[in-house]
Amino acid sequence: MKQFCLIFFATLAVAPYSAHAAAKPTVAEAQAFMDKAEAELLKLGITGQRTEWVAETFITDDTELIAAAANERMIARTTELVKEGRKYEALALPADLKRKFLLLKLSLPMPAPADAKLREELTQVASSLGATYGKGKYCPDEDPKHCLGIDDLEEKMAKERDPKELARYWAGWHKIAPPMRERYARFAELSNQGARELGYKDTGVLWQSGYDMSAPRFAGEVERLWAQVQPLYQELHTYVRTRLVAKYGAAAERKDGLIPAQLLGNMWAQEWGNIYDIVAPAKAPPTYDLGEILTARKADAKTVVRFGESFFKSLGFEALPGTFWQRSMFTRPLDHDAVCHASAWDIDTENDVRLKMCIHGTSDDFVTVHHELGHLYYDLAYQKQAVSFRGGANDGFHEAIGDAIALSITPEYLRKIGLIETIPPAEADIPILLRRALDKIAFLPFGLLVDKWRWEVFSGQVKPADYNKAWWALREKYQGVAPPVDRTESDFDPGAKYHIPSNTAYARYFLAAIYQFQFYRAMCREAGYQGPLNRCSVYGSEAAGKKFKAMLELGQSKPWPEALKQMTGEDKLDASAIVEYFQPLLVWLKQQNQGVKPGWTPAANPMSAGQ
Ligand code: X8Z
Ligand code: ZN
Repeated sequence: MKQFCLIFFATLAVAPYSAHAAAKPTVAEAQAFMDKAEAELLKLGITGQRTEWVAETFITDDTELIAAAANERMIARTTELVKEGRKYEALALPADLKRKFLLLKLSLPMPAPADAKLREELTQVASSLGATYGKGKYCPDEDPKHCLGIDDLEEKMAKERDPKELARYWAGWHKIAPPMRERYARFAELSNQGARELGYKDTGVLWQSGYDMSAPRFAGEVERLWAQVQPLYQELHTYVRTRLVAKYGAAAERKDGLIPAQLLGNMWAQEWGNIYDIVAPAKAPPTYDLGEILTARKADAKTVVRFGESFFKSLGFEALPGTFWQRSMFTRPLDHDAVCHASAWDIDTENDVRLKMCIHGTSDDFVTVHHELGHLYYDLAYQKQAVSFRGGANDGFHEAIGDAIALSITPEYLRKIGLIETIPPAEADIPILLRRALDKIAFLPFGLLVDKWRWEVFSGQVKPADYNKAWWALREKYQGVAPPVDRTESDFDPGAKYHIPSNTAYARYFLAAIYQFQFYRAMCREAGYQGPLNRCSVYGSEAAGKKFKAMLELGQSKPWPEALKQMTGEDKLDASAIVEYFQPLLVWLKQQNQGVKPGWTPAANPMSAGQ
């Protein structure tokens, strides 16, 4: 590219007209360039995926560096191609080809500087952050056999009910992060340089540009959606806080109305379903606990995955390929470190799809398996698209597929597959909805704030010296939670959440929390379901499956509003489906909260940190 620019300007100066005309590239050249780029990047991508797979399922100093080098090659070549491709930008290209150039430009979640030394440094820093997280453990005593990985700790956070113990697990895990702080600052600096070289203000703006609209408009869309769902969160927060105070007394009661983050059943207080027992309505009929059922049945990891697969099959999807079962990692390896955070892998953009997860058989795992299989069925559905279009309509779509399916895990479905014997009575609707809301509604502010923090970091609005303060300001403002123990700038709490060290954008999950209800509502309609949305299960509906699959097969060949429209008839992100789903619960929550002064509201807690 550099060479091209020099020649271009030099010839312009000497003989502007003829030289310019001769240098002007053609549409056919643009097509040929893209064909070659796709083939080359596919090859590099497959090697990259295999390398990364080994690095994450077998963390050593060597695999960390080998993965960094493969990533470095991939980024270097993509960057060159983006720059070379600029000469075709002004051409009137066919829509498909134009989209491919756009997607190429947006394809790097971690843009890197053209300077080889800096690029190498960045990929090594990034790889080391991922490995530090993957190796992270809390060791309560000297005996290494007692050390707890995040998969163990997540179970503890879900089940432990002693606030002091919970605070210990919380603080113990968060100790993995301070060593990442300096490396993270360097990572942000170098990645921003890469983004600027690609023509974006910073890495956050590059991320915000991946939604078929301008970056500021996207940020505005996120605010619009939050305003739609915030009243639901407010009611849930008030209700849950009241019940926690009733259970824990002073340990749960803060003057500022914030909820101590360790009491919500999850390391990041991002989903609260695990404390359902504490907040269950007083006279609720007994429902069921999926985790307990799976344990009683001695369901091993593969069995849990089979449940997910058979749901997809009931919609008309194929069985997962044999290699999936041979090559996936379903449990934590006994003798070496691995990244336990669940992920779905599309190794070759054909049939080599894999799951990497440390399954313990909890009810969270049951849902996560559906989530991950959603990624894999999406991957498999778009494999016939051109290489550039083998991706989700946007990353929020990708995250929403399996969750949309998991919304169909209703009592009726569980009875059909023999996991429960009797369907709870109609009075159980509110308790079941509450259990769902604890996960789905509680997640919304967290889904929003993780990238709000990163956008602020990348833009320079938040400096490294204020990383932790800014993080807690957002957690307080949006989630209304407080850390269990004092925090200072020697902590780096964002680093204790997988997606920060692994550099996985997070706004996608916020979008997915909205989209999944849109997808689900459309599938229920297609299945011919009539009745309250929360009772619908599309299990066994080939009609719903067909409609879903048609959208999945589009991959990212069309702007996402077109894909959404094809399936749902809607072309906008729209929280009306999630609001409709939880409407009966909202009415109930408002009754419960009557006369209770909410201890906390977002507006009453501006960006100030601390108590
Ligand atoms: O990271 C994930 C998936 C893999 S894409 C397990 N999720 C987010 C999280 O765990 O923070 C799913 C829900 C949100
Ligand atoms: Zn996911």
